Amino acid sequence: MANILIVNGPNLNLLGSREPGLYGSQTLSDIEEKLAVIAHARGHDIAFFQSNAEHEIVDRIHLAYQQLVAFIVLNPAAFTHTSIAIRDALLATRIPFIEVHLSNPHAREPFRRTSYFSDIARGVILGLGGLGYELALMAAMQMINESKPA
Ligand code: CA2
Repeated sequence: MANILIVNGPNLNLLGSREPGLYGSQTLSDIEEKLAVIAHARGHDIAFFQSNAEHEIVDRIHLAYQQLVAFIVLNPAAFTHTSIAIRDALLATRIPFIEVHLSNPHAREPFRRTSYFSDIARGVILGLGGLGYELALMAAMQMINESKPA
């Protein structure tokens, strides 16, 4: 059993209510419920965190380190393109993570092509909507299992 944390950045609390053409019609709760079913079926604990505030995400990553969280699935949202602070929290705690985006930032405005996370992520999933979180969770669980001593 491992602790897995799902972190979502600013405005993702609005999922399902606005811009469904870009971000899909599922709410964040819909996505989280599916992830909980997948993680629990494989005997893992899963926690969810969403914040519109950069420092709260930094603090949650610090707490995850104290809680021995084994893996983070992270959609930093707009902080993807700006946040050295969240990047530094991930580097400091060395918690492995997968970066997920609902949309494909490379198919949007040029400023979305820069990520402060992709080069330090174990993997990156773009443009698959809510399915991206499920695939990231599956990959995280496999990596957790593979890193266990035999
Ligand atoms: O595609 C993604 O997942 C993004 O991380 C979403 C961010 C955007 O800044 C990134 O470039 C790519 C924006 C999240 C906004 O979330 C909303 C959800 C519903 C309605 C309006 C905004």
